[in-house]
Amino acid sequence: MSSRLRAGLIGCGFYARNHLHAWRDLSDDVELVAVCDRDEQKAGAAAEAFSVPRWYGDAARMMEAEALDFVDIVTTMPSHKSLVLLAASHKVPVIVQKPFAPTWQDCLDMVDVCRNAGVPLMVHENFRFQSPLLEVRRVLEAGTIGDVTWGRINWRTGYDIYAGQPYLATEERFILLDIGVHVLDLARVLLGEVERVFCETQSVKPSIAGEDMATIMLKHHNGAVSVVDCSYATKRDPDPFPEVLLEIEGRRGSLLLSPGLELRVTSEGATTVRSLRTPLLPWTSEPWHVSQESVLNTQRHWVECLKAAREPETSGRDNLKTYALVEAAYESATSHQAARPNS
Ligand code: NAD
Ligand code: 89Y
Repeated sequence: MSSRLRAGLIGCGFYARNHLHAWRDLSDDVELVAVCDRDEQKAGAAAEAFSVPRWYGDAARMMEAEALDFVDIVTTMPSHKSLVLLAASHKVPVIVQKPFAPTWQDCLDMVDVCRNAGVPLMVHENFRFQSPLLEVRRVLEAGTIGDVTWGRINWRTGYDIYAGQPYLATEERFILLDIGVHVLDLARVLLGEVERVFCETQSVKPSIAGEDMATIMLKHHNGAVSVVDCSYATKRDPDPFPEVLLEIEGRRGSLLLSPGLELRVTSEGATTVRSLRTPLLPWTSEPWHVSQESVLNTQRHWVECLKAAREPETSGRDNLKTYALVEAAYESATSHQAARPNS
């Protein structure tokens, strides 16, 4: 492998712009040599805007023609499995956007095929790489609040996500797969692996296909209990989109991440308060900034792991554990009983 990794990107839609900017920021390590979209106009426009030498309307053609060190898949989930398997058949490492796939079996298949082919596979699960959440992780890892006992992690917004991502309105399995994956992933990272899940879902906005609210209670293996709640139908002013808010209690203290990304940490009776807002990057803007910046952090992690031949934090294998929580949440919402995640 040359020191600068040669990358191809598939899917030049709404969110790919952030990936393209992030690859440009990582250009000391990565050379984006080709982009692809089945809508050729989008592929051509992305290539022109980001000075990418070649563009394609067909992923198989791109994989045949290019000698790639990895491929970045930024399409929506129905195409993930075929594109991941295509990359694996060329022995090309692959990073793929969330949600991993529409079904549990598809996720298993991708992990199996890549493992058997010896091909690194990472899911672009970026919320745990958001700068404020990286800091929350550091506080927990330092033991500042002691062993965790309880948590609440929430995402509640009425921001018009359908404008940029119209496909979300037609997803029958909607908020748990779109945002639930992120917030449940955070529950694993911040409070530990999960033993039992109880979930209720609601469909509040008329004229969408799936559930747009989910309230989930988790019992963690270490004894902690958490509540994870997500909503796309919350009328709140100011609307915190796209901030994840949380409170976590431990045996020595607590932490609270509140709107505006203010972090309040109490430890052994003493409290510190600080802002976790980071400056805008040249290509980021409010309100998306915290999400956009996490794309850069996520892609940097992928590159570091690929170069060091290390399994990424959010490898396909790891993401199965997050996806299993989504499946368990849907199962519980249907049965109205607690469900155990697949392991
Ligand atoms: P989009 O529909 O705007 O773009 C997807 C693009 O992929 C389209 O241009 C489409 O033509 C192309 N495409 C689809 N199948 C293809 C194939 N087989 N070959 C080549 N091109 C193909 O979607 P989006 O909003 O950009 O979302 C893409 C993914 O990113 C989704 O999975 C979404 O959930 C995810 N996303 C993640 C975050 C995050 O914070 N991690 C935020 C937004 C979106
Ligand atoms: O699709 C969602 C995601 O993954 O992060 C934010 C989002 O784009 C809209 O809520």
